[in-house]
Amino acid sequence: MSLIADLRLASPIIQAPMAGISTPAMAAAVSNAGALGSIAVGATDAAGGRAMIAETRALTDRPFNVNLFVHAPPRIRPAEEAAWLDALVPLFAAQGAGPPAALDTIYRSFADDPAMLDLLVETRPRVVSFHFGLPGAQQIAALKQAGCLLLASVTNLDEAAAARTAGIDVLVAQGFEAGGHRGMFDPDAADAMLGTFALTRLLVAKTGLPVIAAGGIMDGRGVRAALDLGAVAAQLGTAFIACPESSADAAYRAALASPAAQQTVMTRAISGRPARCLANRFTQWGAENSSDVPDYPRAYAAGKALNAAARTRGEGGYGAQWAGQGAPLARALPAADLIAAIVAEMEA
Ligand code: FMN
Repeated sequence: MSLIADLRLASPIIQAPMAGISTPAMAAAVSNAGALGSIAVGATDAAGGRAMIAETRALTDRPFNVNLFVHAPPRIRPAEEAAWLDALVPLFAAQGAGPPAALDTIYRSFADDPAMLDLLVETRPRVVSFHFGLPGAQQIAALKQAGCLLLASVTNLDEAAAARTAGIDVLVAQGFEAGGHRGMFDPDAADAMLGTFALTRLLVAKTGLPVIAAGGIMDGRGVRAALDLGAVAAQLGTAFIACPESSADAAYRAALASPAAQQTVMTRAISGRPARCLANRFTQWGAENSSDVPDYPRAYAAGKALNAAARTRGEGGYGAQWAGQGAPLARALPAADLIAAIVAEMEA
């Protein structure tokens, strides 16, 4: 299948969906520049998704990707959650605040969101992608019927096989280098921590599906290397965080532009799922205190509250500052200029 030709892309570059960071303006700028922009609706509901799709469509008539979280329902474990909130008390106290009284399931999984499915079937985005798992057969059939090309993040061959069986059209090979949440379907499963290089080759050689490489790719040489490995395109997230179109706050941008960008860590403490983050005060605490983290996204309710409390005091070190291992290569360019720079590097 020719992903690039089908989507009429001038460049085999995908701006990764990044909930809370990517924006309709970013996605539209990328799509208008001949690559594929993405919006992430995993952290909002159908009404929020409708607004984001409309905003993107107002800015581009090119294809773009709409991304969903398909996590398993979280366990609600009152005793463990209370212990977790207790453990966070000193961190909140240092910010002059207290933890929330209880945790909450702040994001609904697409697996259990008929209103979001209705929205997608009605608005028919050209590309729909899944993170954290796969929706059910009926949802997949409905989206295919609506003409959507379906992508899914996978981190190993077993997840790829499940995606293939489910009817996914294109695999996103998310290597361990990647910024943000690991797309692994079961966060408690043993993780082989496959890097982008090995994972891309494995999926290209063994699945027969088109593969998009993701993780640690920051420039044209990285994209070229991904294509050499047999990928049909490269998906870049961290490369776009410093763009003016991103929603990253000043502390996040400053950390990304500083030597702090050289240190990223996989942490579960912020959200309840493994995610690669710039090393900061929260990840440091998490490294010593993450024995029994509540399930995603319930732990994230506390993580977000802590960051909000810290930010009122000008302390940015408790944010979910997701970033991949290539973070020091991030460039603060408008998204269209970044695409142009990457394309020039590919052709150099
Ligand atoms: N992937 C998703 O499928 N959905 C998301 O909402 C999402 N949010 C992310 C937020 C940030 C800030 C980052 C850096 C990544 C996120 N990802 C998300 C992961 C990306 O899809 C992709 O796997 C990753 O950015 C690739 O690695 P890189 O950051 O080194 O380029």
